[in-house]
Amino acid sequence: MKYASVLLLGLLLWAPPARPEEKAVVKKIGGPAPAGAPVKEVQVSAKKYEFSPATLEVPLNTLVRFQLQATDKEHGFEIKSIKDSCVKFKPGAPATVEFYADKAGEFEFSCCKFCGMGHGRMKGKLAVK
Ligand SMILES: [Cu+2]
Repeated sequence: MKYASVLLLGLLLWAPPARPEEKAVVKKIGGPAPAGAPVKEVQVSAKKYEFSPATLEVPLNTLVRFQLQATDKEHGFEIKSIKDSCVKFKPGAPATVEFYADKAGEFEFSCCKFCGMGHGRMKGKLAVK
């Protein structure tokens, strides 16, 4: 009985060590990318009320790795046509979103974290060709 309570206390006190490389948010959205798919990294910065760049173009069948950075306050990024694709990020804490572009067309992305009066027009476009 005594042993059990020591064990229980140990479990309560134990916390996994924080590993700094796990702090960046990495989110995969859309379908899985096949092994060996070409990767295109794009840096996108966000501030009230715009993404920069706001228009992007990538070749079809590319794994797009968005490196998202906020410069003034917390913002979000989501691709409208992809369910649950929202990721939020704050200044100093960038986020990475991976999207395998296996359909040609235009994909609208927008801010998904309310950031002020102009939030609704904070949008951009990804063209997959
Ligand atoms: Cu916003």
